[in-house]
Amino acid sequence: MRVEPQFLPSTEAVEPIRLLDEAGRLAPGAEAPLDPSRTLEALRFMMFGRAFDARCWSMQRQGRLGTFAPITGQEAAIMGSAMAADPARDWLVPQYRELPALLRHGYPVERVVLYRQGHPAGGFVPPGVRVMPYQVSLAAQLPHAVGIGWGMKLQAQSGVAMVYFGDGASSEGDFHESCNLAGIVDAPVIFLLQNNGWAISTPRSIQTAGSDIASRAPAYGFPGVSVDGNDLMAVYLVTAQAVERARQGGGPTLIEAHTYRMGAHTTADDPSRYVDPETEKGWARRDPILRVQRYLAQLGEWSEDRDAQWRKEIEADVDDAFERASRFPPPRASDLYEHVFDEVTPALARQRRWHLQEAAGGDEETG
Ligand SMILES: Cc1ncc(C[n+]2csc(CCOP(=O)(O)OP(=O)(O)O)c2C)c(N)n1
Repeated sequence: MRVEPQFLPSTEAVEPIRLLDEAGRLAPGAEAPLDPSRTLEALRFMMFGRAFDARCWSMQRQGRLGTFAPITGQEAAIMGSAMAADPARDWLVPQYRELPALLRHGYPVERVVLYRQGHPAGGFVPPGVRVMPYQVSLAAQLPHAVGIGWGMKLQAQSGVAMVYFGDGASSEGDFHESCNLAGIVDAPVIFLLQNNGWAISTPRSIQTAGSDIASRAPAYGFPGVSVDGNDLMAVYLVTAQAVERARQGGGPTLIEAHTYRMGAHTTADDPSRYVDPETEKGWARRDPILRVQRYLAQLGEWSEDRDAQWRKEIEADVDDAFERASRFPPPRASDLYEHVFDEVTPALARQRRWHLQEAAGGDEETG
C-alpha cells in the first residue's frame, strides 16, 4: 500500500480584528468595549506618549538625553492592551517602547527621564509597582514573564504577566522557549507582539516566511489572535478576553497587534535610507490617536477646544516630568559599581579603587 503522508499546510494570514475604522466609526453592530470615560483615559496616555516622544527627541538632539526608542504610531497597541491590565495584580514586562502602559501601571515618569539620561536611578522600580525594567536585549524579557506568570499561578494569585516584544524579537530562541514552557505549564501570560513592520531596517517580509506570527500559537498549544494594532478598541477587546481566560486558568495567548512605527527605530536611526515615503504616508492616515479622537468626536466627547486644552496640559505634564527628574542628585562615579552584585567581587573592587582614586583623582563625586 502506498502511504500518502499528510503534510500540514502552511497557514494563511488571518484578517486582523478591527472595531474602529480610520474615520473612527465603529464596525456595524459592534459595541465599544471601552466606555467614553475609559476611552478618554486611554487617549490621555496615548497623547502624553506622543508629546513625550517629541520632547525627548528635541532633548536628545541637544545632547541632553541618550538614545531612546520612540513609540509614535504604536500608541493604540500599547494602551489598548494596557487598559486590560490591573495595576494591583498584573505584571507588565516591557521591551522598550511601552512608556504610557508603564505610567498607567504606576511607574513614575521622572524615572523614565532619568533612565534616558543614563542615571542609575532610572533603573529603579518602586516597591509595589508591578513593572519590570526596560529590556533592550531582544526577547530576554519573555522567559522572565513566563516565570512571573507561572509563579503567580503556583501561588494561586489571580494576576497575569503581560509581556511586550516586537516582530524582530519573535525570531529569537527565547520566544520559542517561552511560548513552549508557557503552553506546558498553562502560565497566565499575554504575549503582546507589536508587529510594527520593522526590526530597525529589516522589514517584516524577511523576518519570517510565515504568513503571520499569531498563527504560531496553536503549535504551542494555546490561542493566537491577529488584531489591528492601530485600533484601541480592538486591541482592548482581544486583550481583555485573553486576560480573563488567563485569570480563569486558561493559560497563555499570543496577540499579534499589526501596527506601524511612524518614524525612526531610535534616535540613532535614519529611516529615510530604507522606508518608502508612500508607505509611511499610508500609515499616517491610519494614525491611532486621530482614530480615537474621531470616534470620541462623534459621541460629542472631543472637540478642537478640548484638543487644544489637553495639549497645553500635557506639555505642562512633560515639563513637570523633566523638572522632577532634575531634582535627583547627579550620579556619582561610584554608582557604576553598585546594584550588580550583592557583595562587590574582588575584581570589581579593584576596578572601583583604580577608577575612584587614580582616574578620578580620588573625587567620589566626579560623575
Ligand atoms: C539579542 C539582540 N540582538 C540584536 C539587538 C539589536 N537590536 C536592537 S533593536 C533591534 C530590532 C528589534 O525589532 P523588533 O523586535 O521588531 O522591535 P521594535 O524595535 O521594532 O519595536 C535589534 C536587532 C538587540 N538589542 N538584542
